Amino acid sequence: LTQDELKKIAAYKAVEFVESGMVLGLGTGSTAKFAVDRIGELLRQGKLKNIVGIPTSKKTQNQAISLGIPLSDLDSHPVLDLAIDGADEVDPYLNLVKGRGGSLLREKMVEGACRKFVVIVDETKLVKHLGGSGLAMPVEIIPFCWKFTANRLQRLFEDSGCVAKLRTCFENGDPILTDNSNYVVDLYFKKDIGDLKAASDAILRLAGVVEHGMFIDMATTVIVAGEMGITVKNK
Ligand code: DER
Repeated sequence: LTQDELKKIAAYKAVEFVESGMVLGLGTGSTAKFAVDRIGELLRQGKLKNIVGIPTSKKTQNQAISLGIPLSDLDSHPVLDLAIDGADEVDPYLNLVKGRGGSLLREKMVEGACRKFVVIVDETKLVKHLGGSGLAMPVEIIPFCWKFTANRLQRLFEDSGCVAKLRTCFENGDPILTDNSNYVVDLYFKKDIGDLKAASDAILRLAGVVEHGMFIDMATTVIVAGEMGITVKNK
């Protein structure tokens, strides 16, 4: 099975949790895309009714509009029934790294407002410890004096051999702008992050930081699609 087929299997499994009348958080990324497509398909077939979607990015908003999924926002629906979204890393305690697609702020706002947050991944996303895989742990920061903030972030974790890099557009090297007109600094760790709560608090204390991509204690269920089949992990 290809990685895409595994993502689709996990996504379709998660949509089985969706019931008519729900207010849903719609995730962002290649795995969540399959879930949003599936919700649109079931609505079209009349198998799902009265669904309201709250998108976690402009990209997902556009996808939902093209599928005819009725949309709303957190102002109108401060509590949601269920969110379905992907993740970049999942540790054994269901803590996540998200945001390599740059949507971490709106994802965290929407998914933090949900009664249930179902994460959908293929098995390559499973890690023993967050941050240890040498892949990016994203932090959304304001553009004002971004170098100052990036250096403070890097110094926070210098004993973990952390390197902070501004996320730039591949084509022209300009800083990537999030849906909220902010920048993203990616933190690369040589060792795993260790105490996630302490790392989260230290990052969020820095004025100029908006949010980071560690989703601690937020997922209620993680659906993993692997060569051996589907595993559903509950908190
Ligand atoms: O950027 C994000 O938060 C995405 O949800 C990411 O965590 C997963 O993206 P993928 O499904 O394309 O791997």
